[in-house]
Amino acid sequence: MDAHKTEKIFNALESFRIELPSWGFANTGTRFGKFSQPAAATTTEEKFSDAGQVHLLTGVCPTIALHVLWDCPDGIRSVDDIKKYSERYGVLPGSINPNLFQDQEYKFGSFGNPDPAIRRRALEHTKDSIEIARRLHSRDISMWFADGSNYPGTANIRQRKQWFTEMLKESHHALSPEQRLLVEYKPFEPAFYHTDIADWGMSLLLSRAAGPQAKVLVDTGHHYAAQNIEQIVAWLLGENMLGGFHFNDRRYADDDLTIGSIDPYQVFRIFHEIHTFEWETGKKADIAYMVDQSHNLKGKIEEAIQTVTMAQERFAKAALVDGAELATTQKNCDLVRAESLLQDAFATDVRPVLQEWRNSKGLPKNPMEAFRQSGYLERITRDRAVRNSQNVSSYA
Ligand code: RM4
Ligand code: MN
Ligand code: MN
Repeated sequence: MDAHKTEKIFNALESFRIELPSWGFANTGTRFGKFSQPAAATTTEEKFSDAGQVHLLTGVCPTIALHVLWDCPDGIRSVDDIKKYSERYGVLPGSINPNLFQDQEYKFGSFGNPDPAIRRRALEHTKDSIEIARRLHSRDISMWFADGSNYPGTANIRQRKQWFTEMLKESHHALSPEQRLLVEYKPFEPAFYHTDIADWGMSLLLSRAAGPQAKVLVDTGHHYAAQNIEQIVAWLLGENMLGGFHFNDRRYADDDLTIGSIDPYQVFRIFHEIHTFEWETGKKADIAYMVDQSHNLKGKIEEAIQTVTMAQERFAKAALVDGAELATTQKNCDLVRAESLLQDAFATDVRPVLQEWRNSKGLPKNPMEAFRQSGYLERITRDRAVRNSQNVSSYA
């Protein structure tokens, strides 16, 4: 590979960080059953410890996303513990995820619930989550709502839109100037007739109504099968409304499979839109790259390392597309040449340069091998096996 390409890859890798979810380290399952792994994290502290291992070996996961209900059982009072874990394991708290879908009160919704007392309760929880984020110096509060309905005629869609607008505005009001509210959308599940925030357009309108610090969060698994996600990304970039990603891959619905495992070209195309935006505007897109995956069968830490590596490779490949050359071919409607620029970049084996980059940072060339040789997995398996065999009921 020529020096120019190597430099492009180095620059891309230098700027790329990706956040892992705490819930990716805990035992999870499907609605049919849960097969517990003896090494899965059973406490928030263990999640920090595992995330710390991934960061130690890859160098690009300095933060971990937290779910308030699962990771801050005492609400704001959990902050001191989280700070301790963060120091102990060398990873910072990342995005804070309020939980507005698991408590019994939310049976008929949170921000869209017809009962004003429940809407208020959901708002209070959101404000507490914003306060937790403030104390942890976390910038992003990521909002995902299960709200919706299962049968036609059972919910007033326009009225609920109004409630969502009001609640999000009030939430936005509680933000500090440096914080952001990320609004995630999802077409269906758990609601199967209508979902209150079902697509990026709804998310965009609600974010705009909420205030300038609200942005759209794109979870790659939250689209209908044929949707052109990179076009959504391009539009949101153009509107300065893309706040972040929840990366995962899927074959059918919200499968939460490893990024790039089913369609690696799609991740590349998403990154390509971002690189093109940055090349054209000369500024770095302010995007939180986050992972939202849960692995029921793969080893949690190995999978996280695989995810990070896969993301870095796609990001590096996309950086190889020459912006100027692409612009010329597009202007001349030179279709085959334009398309080849993407295909050639995608086909380039960037792994040797990725290894060189890791080497230059004092990181192991092969983080997966380094993990397997570290003895960490054996140690946590010994420490956690009994607890995991007793504790199979909770989600995360
Ligand atoms: C949703 C969505 C959210 C995640 C919840 C648990 O499908 O992706 O981001 O927090 O699941
Ligand atoms: Mn998500
Ligand atoms: Mn999801």
